[in-house]
Amino acid sequence: MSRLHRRGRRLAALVAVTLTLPLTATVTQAVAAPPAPAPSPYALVPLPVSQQAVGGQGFALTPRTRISVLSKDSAAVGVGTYLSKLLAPATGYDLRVVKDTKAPKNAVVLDPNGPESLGAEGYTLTSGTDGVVVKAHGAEGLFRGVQTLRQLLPAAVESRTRQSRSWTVSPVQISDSPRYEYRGVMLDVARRFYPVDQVKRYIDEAAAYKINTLHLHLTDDQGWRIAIDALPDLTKVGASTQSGFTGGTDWYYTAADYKEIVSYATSRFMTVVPEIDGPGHTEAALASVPGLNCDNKAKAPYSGFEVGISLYCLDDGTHIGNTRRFLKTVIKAVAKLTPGPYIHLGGDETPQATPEGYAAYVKAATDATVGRDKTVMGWHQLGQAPVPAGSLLQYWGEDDDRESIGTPDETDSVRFVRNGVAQGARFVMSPSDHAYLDMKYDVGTPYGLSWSGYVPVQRSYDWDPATVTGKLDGTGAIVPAQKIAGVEAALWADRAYEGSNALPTPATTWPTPQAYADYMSFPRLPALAEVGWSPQSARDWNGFRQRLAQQGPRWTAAGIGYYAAPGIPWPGVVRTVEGVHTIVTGGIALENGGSASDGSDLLMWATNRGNNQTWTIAPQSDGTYTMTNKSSGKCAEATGGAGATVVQRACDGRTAQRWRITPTADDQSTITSAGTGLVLTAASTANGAKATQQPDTGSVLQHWTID
Ligand code: TNX
Repeated sequence: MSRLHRRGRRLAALVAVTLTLPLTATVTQAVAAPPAPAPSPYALVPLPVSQQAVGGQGFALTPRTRISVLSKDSAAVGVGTYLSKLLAPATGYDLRVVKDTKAPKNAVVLDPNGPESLGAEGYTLTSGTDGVVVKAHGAEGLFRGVQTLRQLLPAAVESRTRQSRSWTVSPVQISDSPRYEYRGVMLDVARRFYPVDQVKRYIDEAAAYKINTLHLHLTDDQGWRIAIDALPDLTKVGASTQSGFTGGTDWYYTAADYKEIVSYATSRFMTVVPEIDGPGHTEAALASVPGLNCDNKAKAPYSGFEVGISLYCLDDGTHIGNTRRFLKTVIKAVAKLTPGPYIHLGGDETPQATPEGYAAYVKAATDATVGRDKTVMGWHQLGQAPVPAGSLLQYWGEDDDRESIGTPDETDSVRFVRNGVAQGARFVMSPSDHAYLDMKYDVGTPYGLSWSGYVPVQRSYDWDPATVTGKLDGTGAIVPAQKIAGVEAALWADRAYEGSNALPTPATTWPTPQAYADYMSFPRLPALAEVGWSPQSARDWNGFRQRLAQQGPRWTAAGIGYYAAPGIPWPGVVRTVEGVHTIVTGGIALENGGSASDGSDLLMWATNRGNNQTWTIAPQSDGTYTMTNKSSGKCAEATGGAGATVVQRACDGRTAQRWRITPTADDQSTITSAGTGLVLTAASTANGAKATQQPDTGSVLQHWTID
């Protein structure tokens, strides 16, 4: 279902997980138990495939430490220079980069001669008292390993100013490689123009989490952002607007700017994917090239906030010919500037297109792309028309689509994806309800949209690309596992201003594109980076949020304006129980179900931090707490026995309304009724599940995050 035809709020949006009650009986074994998996000693994101603690203090960098590259290969030496420059501002050291034939002691050794089995991006990293060795099969793997090395140094290393302190690399042995080959991030530079410097900064922010692809959404209704020599009006006219802005003269990348971005990305082992969207999202082109319109008259440049407003004229042979020639010219120019393999042809949201018109666009655009020896990429809608085998389609469906799988009413998205699979396409997963960075985190997020629901950090983390095109219970994926190339986070910019639930006014505050990007991407981009890199079996939210918390000081040191999202134990942020909170387990929140009446059951719903989900927790003289709902003004109350529901009722101070809140080892809390002695337990993580009372079993559905 397209967001253009969206019904109201989704109900059964979350996967139902039945309550499991772990048995904790001790079993004495005659044979030695297998060794427990090594704990994760350091807070690394993304989580490496394996890491083992090593004894000793670790390796202390000094101004005389050398960066020793065991190769003459310029790309490998380039990684050494990159590392030296990365460490310079905070340490004040100017570490020498030396080409060596064998590994010296007391050095950071970069060895690109590792076995082929490491793959292009795999690496091993060993650090101990004598030094650090990063080994890979080529420069790219060294670069990924260097990002890990960075996180083994104190957070202050990210500072851009000199910090006087010691610099020790934690001792560890790591062996690592990615789950998926494509790990991308998309910037919508069309709705909001990002100057070259801000794109570069974002490249660095993403590269730190091993993102290897930068998708630039270069064209949309609100702007055309790449200069095409043969069609100067595209930028003279088509780049004069942004969402909410008119009158620009330089809101586009010249060929030189674009080359600069590509070469910066290349130096960070990142591939640039340019997107030329069509046949919809084309108002800027229609404003610049009259012959693309059916009446051959140029449209006015557009600076508004609607979607689905535009379409190339594909009604007759003459106009189809105009579109073909136009795309050939544009794609030739863009392909020439782009060393990467892909050209993204858009294809999304074209409600007015006839099937024939749409197919004519796809034919024209794919012919032009294949003609330049590039691989076709496009939004999953492109799959409805013939596309070359091996095309890469980007899935942006959501739970509504998954719910329809196998029913007589499969959504268009499901049908288009199936059609793409049948044509031999591969897929990149950008499910909007997990991977869209422009969705608000919660009701309090100043920027962005929420048409695909809120996307709190846990939702950006807790999904699996292998099952996200399957039914809600995880079965029946319509994209086979071997056709999944990877994951992409998409940062749209339709509403990149404060108070984005309404249209902007002259008084509206617009953050810089960088500030908007930082806030919406951190911490969700690192979460999605881990989805793309780390083995699914090793990932769990509770472990992740502990590791993620340790990244916060790195972002602070680097000047990244992140959102210190609740539910993550950020160092230095003390959260008291007393006060106003949401109460969350398994990504869903305790709420009053929208009811104001006495005796109504408390329920679980996807976290949105609205008043229904907001609780005032107030200490009582006996060490217990009352929990009062902001929307109803009533207190949480427990009566009855095991399995009974928890209700709300007018606050009266009785024991039934008093709760003991006890911290757990995993940095959450149990909430125990002072009346029944039973603990607050979510019946499941499905929307609408009841809040019940149960004996304390240690179940995750009894461990609450009090945000
Ligand atoms: C849908 S999803 C779009 C974009 C918007 C975005 C906003 C897709 C391929 N198209 O045009 O910017 O929603 O969330």
